[in-house]
Amino acid sequence: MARSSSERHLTGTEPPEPRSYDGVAGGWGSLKGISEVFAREMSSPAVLETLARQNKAGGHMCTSCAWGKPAHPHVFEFCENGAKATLWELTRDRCTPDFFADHTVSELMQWSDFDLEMQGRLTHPMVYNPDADKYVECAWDEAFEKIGERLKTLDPKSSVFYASGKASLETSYLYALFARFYGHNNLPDSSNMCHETTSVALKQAIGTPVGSCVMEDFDHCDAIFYFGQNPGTNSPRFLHNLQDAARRGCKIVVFNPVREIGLIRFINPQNPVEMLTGQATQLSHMYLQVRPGGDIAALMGLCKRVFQVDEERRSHGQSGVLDQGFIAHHTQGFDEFRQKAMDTDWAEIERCSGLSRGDLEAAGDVYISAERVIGVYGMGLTQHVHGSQNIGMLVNLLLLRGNIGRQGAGVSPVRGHSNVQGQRTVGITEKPELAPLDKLSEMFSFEPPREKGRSIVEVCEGVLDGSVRAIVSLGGNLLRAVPEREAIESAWRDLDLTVMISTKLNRSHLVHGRAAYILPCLARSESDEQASGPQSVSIEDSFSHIHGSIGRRAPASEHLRSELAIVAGMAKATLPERPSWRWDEWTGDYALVRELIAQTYPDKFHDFSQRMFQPGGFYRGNPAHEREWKTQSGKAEFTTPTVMMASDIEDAPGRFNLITMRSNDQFNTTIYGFSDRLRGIEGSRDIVLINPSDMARYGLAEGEKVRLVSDAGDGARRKVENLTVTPFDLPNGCIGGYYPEMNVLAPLWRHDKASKTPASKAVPVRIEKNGPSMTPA
Ligand SMILES: Nc1nc2c(c(=O)[nH]1)N[C@H]1C(S)=C(S)[C@@H](COP(=O)(O)OP(=O)(O)OC[C@H]3O[C@@H](n4cnc5c(=O)[nH]c(N)nc54)[C@H](O)[C@@H]3O)O[C@H]1N2
Ligand SMILES: Nc1nc2c(c(=O)[nH]1)N[C@H]1C(S)=C(S)[C@@H](COP(=O)(O)OP(=O)(O)OC[C@H]3O[C@@H](n4cnc5c(=O)[nH]c(N)nc54)[C@H](O)[C@@H]3O)O[C@H]1N2
Ligand SMILES: [Mo]
Repeated sequence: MARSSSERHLTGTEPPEPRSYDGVAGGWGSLKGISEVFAREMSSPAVLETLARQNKAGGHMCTSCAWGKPAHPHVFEFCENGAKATLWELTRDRCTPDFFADHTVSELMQWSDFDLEMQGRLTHPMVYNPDADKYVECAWDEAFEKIGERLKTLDPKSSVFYASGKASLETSYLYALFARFYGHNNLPDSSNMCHETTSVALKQAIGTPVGSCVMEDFDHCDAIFYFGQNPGTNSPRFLHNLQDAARRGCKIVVFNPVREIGLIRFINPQNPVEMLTGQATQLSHMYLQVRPGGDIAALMGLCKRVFQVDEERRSHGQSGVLDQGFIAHHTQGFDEFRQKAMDTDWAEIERCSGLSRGDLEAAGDVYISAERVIGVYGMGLTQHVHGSQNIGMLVNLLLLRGNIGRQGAGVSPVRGHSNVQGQRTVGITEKPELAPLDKLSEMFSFEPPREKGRSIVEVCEGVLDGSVRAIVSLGGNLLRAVPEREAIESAWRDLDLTVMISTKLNRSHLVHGRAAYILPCLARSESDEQASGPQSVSIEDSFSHIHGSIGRRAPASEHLRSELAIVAGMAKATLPERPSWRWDEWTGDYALVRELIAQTYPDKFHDFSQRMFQPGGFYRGNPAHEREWKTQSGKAEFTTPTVMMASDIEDAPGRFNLITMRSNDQFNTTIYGFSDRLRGIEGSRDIVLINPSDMARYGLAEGEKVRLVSDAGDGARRKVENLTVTPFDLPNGCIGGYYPEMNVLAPLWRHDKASKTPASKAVPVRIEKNGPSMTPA
């Protein structure tokens, strides 16, 4: 039965109180969060200077999220989690060769992710010694030479160059060149587990693979429709824009199965009056706890309301609410979509979305009465089997009233890693059609590989079937981030070569190939001296603005090299010499690499080095922002959905949809601590969050230990043991657990149909006590 936003259906006698946080996002709690990490990392006061320069022209750009950096920054243009990310980088702890001498790899395999990263910054290049089962120190030149030798013996197409979305535009450009000179397009990045759904679905719908908004649009919108993104934890600087918008009277309508406090109330920690008086801003106007995977249906409900009101008004001789001119001139596929909306009945919408018709109509009325609307979304839409249809539906809603390509309106995916969008812009892509191969061929006199490369899901398939032989990883912790972890871990050990370019020790270093290297690199906040002097780098934010970044801190170790120098070092050792392949010169002066980027993409990157320190960054442009549609039809496309649920698994007694979540105390697989302050959960990550009425129905008690097992219908036994039952306000039939601990439960074959983004948000599972799976009482 559909639930209303104001109702709670709790059955049974005296159900346990769901855990919740009735405080605010921001406020003193966020300062406490920073100070705890600060104290633990024993950072020096000089670190505060580094933080004060964060996200400002002439400073370094935060390595946390990709949220925009305003031209007029706050005094401290960083948030709780951005500060934590920087403090984490600037820790005084060091993970030295002595540490590796004291511990075998098998022993470290028993350690938690938290304990591994707590060893501090990696200091020396290390190579795995199988006789001792230990990593031992090795010289840089020797590492490059040996890696080059191995790569030369392999078929290039059997190797993969992964990038986690942090490395700069300069490094990323060279990394992609290295792959293509060597002979493959196997250039997946973290985006393949994240916003690849966006890259595919937005490209198809509006002709550009990225959001259409710029930051200023948030100053002009009248409503924000907000789906499956958690700003309090994952992009806290966004809270400033949301607060300003709410105060202007902009209505924020949230769709999220979890009541995330960051979308409900906010105290700006940079505002002394708010801090002292505890005056919070109410952010959301409506908060609709949609079922996981229920957004296609919810969006259909909103669109139906728009059609209904339009007809009513016109039948009374008033003007309608559709933007007829825009639809006629700018879009394609409207009639078919409208017919689909007519044919879909409310009962199905209520069943699939878990929301009532009344609530959806009320939300639809907010949409209609707003002149300018932005649609915001994150992993709650992208990480589903039909994630692309989620995005297609959000675009449909916006197109109905011409809400794309004008001020204060548009579609705004909130990107993850700080340069994940930029890496794709400068050629890190497994899809050869997205890279300017002919141009590169001309610039560097080589024949580029034209075959499609591997996405992350295809990399995992290749690890499992043995066709992938080598993995080079530019940052990240791939093994911990992928689904189906157990099977992939054991196959991974059979790789011929693993090379991890990293700042801290993680699980992907421990589960290694036959030859394995850890290459430690500088962090973005650290100074990078090369032959021509101190270097700067650049990144692209969620709004397609490019920012220069200069690190000024002393490096964590004198043995570290920059990511760019490491990529160039490996490339030089692997590839033949060519006059136009100038690895040493490029390493000596990154401005030369920016010239190459500008030459490759002149319309986006002309005068790159001159413009990169412009306050607010320079805009590389976006055709959809100008209502220029680079789609097949040359118009913005309505998408007629083929399903109403974004998940492909039917409801069944005893089956739950598991959401894998991020806590407020982690950055992806990096666990900072065990406080999920914004959800009122402290002390443990080994928990399963469940609605009290489901607890009653299944006879579960708070604090009881259970195991989760896969219920994907493929017979595979995937399980996570010893999770503590924790009551939490969630829709019935939906449970929550933390990423990456729950990744064992996600089948590799469940991914977005169009983009292959793993379906991390509605993972089908059953709950087991020590006996068989449970069915409702
Ligand atoms: N501090 C910190 N910052 C980060 C990260 C981090 O781990 N820590 N990670 C970075 C990265 S790489 C990324 S991609 C982003 C991720 O940032 P987000 O996009 O916010 O990702 P998640 O936290 O995984 O999930 C977002 C929300 O989706 C909701 N949700 C789950 N299923 C559904 C559904 O079916 N429908 C709807 N409407 N909502 C749903 C969840 O309750 C959650 O609130 O953040 C980046 N920033
Ligand atoms: N179940 C589930 N799985 C998910 C998700 C989910 O929501 N649920 N989210 C997915 C998403 S959105 C993403 S983006 C992926 C994340 O996947 P990844 O990007 O691969 O993982 P991270 O945890 O961000 O990588 C952390 C490691 O990066 C290294 N590192 C940190 N800073 C630097 C640096 O500056 N340079 C270099 N070279 N290395 C550095 C450190 O060694 C650290 O251990 O996970 C995906 N997996
Ligand atoms: Mo991400």
